[in-house]
Amino acid sequence: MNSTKTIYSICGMCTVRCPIAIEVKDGAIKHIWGNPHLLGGFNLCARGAAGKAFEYDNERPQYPMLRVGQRGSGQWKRVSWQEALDYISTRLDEIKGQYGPQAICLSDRGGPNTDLQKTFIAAIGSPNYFNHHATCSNSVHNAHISVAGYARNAVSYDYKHCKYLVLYGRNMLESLGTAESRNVIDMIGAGGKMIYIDVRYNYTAAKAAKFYIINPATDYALNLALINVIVNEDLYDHEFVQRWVIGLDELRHFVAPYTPQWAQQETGIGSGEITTMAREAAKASPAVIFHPGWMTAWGSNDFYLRRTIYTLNALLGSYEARGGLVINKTPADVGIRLRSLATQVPRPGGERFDGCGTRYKHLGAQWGLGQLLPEAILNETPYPIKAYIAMRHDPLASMPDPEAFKVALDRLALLVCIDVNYSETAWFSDCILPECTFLERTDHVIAQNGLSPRLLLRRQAVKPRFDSRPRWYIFRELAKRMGVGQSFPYDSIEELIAWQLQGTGLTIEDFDHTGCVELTSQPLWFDRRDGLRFNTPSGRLELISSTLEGASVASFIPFDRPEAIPNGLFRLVTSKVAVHTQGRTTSNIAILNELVSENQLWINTGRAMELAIKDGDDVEVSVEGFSGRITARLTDLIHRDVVFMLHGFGDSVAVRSRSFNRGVSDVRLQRGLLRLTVGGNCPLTECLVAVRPI
Ligand SMILES: Nc1nc2c(c(=O)[nH]1)N[C@H]1C(S)=C(S)[C@@H](COP(=O)(O)OP(=O)(O)OC[C@H]3O[C@@H](n4cnc5c(=O)[nH]c(N)nc54)[C@H](O)[C@@H]3O)O[C@H]1N2
Ligand SMILES: Nc1nc2c(c(=O)[nH]1)N[C@H]1C(S)=C(S)[C@@H](COP(=O)(O)OP(=O)(O)OC[C@H]3O[C@@H](n4cnc5c(=O)[nH]c(N)nc54)[C@H](O)[C@@H]3O)O[C@H]1N2
Ligand code: SF4
Ligand SMILES: [Mo]
Repeated sequence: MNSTKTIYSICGMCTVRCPIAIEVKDGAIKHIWGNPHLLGGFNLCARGAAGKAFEYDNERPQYPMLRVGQRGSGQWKRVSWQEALDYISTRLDEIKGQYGPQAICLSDRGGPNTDLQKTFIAAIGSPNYFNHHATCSNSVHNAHISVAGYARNAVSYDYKHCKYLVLYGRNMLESLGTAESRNVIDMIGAGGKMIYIDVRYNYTAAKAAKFYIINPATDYALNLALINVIVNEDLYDHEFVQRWVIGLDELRHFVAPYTPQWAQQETGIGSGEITTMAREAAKASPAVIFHPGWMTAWGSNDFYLRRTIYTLNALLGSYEARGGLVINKTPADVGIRLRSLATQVPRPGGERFDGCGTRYKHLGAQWGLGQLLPEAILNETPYPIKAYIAMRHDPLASMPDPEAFKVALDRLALLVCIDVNYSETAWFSDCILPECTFLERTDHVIAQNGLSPRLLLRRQAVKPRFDSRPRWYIFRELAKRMGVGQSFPYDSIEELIAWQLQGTGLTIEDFDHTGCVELTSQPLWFDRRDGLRFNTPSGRLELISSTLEGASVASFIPFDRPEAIPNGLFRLVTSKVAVHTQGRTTSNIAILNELVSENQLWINTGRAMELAIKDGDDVEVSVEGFSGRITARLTDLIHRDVVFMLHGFGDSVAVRSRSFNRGVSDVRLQRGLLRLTVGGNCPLTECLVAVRPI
């Protein structure tokens, strides 16, 4: 029978979750398009379009596997799901009995599809859930909590109407989400001005009205000077600040010494330029966005940099302004309450392994501090950790210093990975559970919050090609075996969705026609005069944060000039490429691998010439204990102290034949950086490397 149908679903090639339309013919994927009913039906990015290639790739785990050799040796035996789930649940029960449930940790990739994982770990009694954010947004997230009381992603950005957008290394046109990138391009088309600040040139810089190469790790100095101009020249939004902001007098006092002339010395950006930037931003306000960044795990003072970015938005009144930062409206704002499994399970008490909320009172337990896991395992402090489940998270590819991480992971009694790829962590684990791909499974309903909240559903388009299972099955089965099956009260994903939607008046069929349920016909704005809600103790934007001060953490710190880089060394900086996702999600997919199969080392032309390195030469890039061979790419458009490479190369898993051993692993160069900074991030750019010709 010849049948073609279209299934509306959600892309899973990265975590942006674009709405898609999957054309299925005779049970096979013919093509994947952008969903024409949503967001103007824009095209997908290269990775989204490569979803089909990913589905039909065989170099991914095809059945549950148990390790039979040393960890990482690549010796496995195929087992049935029954055996794998019995094995894991028996080990977990033993560990729980001997050490207590807190000896079990689980991490995932964050976002709205985390309900099952959170439910499972809480149901077995462990407080130890964390996600990937130690190397993504922890400092931004915690900075926003300190200023506004909200998570980073509780606001979104009204780019389309923005008149002045300032990006600090937010490489928006390469580290992309399709709708966001398109909105920014539209904004520029409509006459909006984008200012881009980075330590090197990139595609985002190419589209900017102004691009500044800043001295590395000095963005905080720039912001102190911008604030200085805005308060001294009385450029701030008086009405907004008076109503919604506290701490202005202390701030004014604090920034007094930080003049544009001073900042010029620190940042390398001219004082006139800084003054102009402050004035232009104020003139455009409140349609202004100082973007707090996304993957901003740069350095030790990140937290304060991000706080000043939110401060600039507060001073210019851009919160809940057309063209500014908008507070996301959720389904609850229109009276729709999706039920969540995790909220039905009592939250386990007791200290977390990472000290969130106890040792680190100002750091929310919601995301956790993954970089502290190795130390906790090795020192058994605050208690022994014996099992770790990594679900859609690859710490050995995404956290610095995988060799140090491995030493700790090797002390575990059980390491399990639930993945769709042979990730670095999966390859080192005791058991790989292959999840159905995003095209082979239905997930629970998620909310897309924003000015117009909507509900979206990822739907199965094709039958699983291999012996894989969806997450709803995996966690329910483990829970049943461990005696907490009642926390997963369903026998199919359809039943779970019906349970989620109970009381909303909606059913799964409501997603059939367009793939989504729009919850409002008009954008929802809060009243800027009286209707804003900030979740801080004062209910306002706190420039002096009562939460921070209560935890003995300063609201502002003096700018500390970064230490001079020792002679001959460079600061290693990384970023994404438009055709790949993070560490290992897409690098082995044939058509994407053909486009970019390895990374190169960008180096300043002047510095390269001093080292007798020519464009295209192979060079050695090294730190103590690790070195790699890589092609040098000379450019004037990178700071003299910096070298740059794309993240996510140097795959060590041989069965991934296309990406294996291609390029150099940035994380392996980032030795010693599994450190905690005040904002909860790893200081990823505090990595000094040597470069020499070969
Ligand atoms: N194609 C693609 N798109 C993606 C992703 C992907 O993997 N692939 N991942 C998504 C995710 S999870 C995230 S978090 C976002 C991340 O998106 P971004 O927030 O843009 O983060 P990065 O891509 O890491 O880029 C960091 C930039 O900061 C610059 N930088 C480094 N040090 C400094 C400094 O001291 N000052 C300044 N001003 N700049 C500096 C670097 O040169 C680099 O250009 O991208 C998302 N989009
Ligand atoms: N040096 C350096 N380090 C970085 C970055 C950098 O730019 N430079 N970027 C950082 C950033 S911004 C982030 S967000 C983190 C990301 O770090 P991770 O979250 O670890 O990275 P991902 O590659 O997105 O995904 C993790 C795993 O999820 C798997 N996966 C993908 N889809 C599915 C699925 O449907 N189901 C299951 N079960 N698994 C799936 C992938 O195969 C992969 O192994 O890395 C960070 N680390
Ligand atoms: S940005 Fe690209 S890969 Fe990510 S969800 Fe959208 S289409 Fe898919
Ligand atoms: Mo990220």
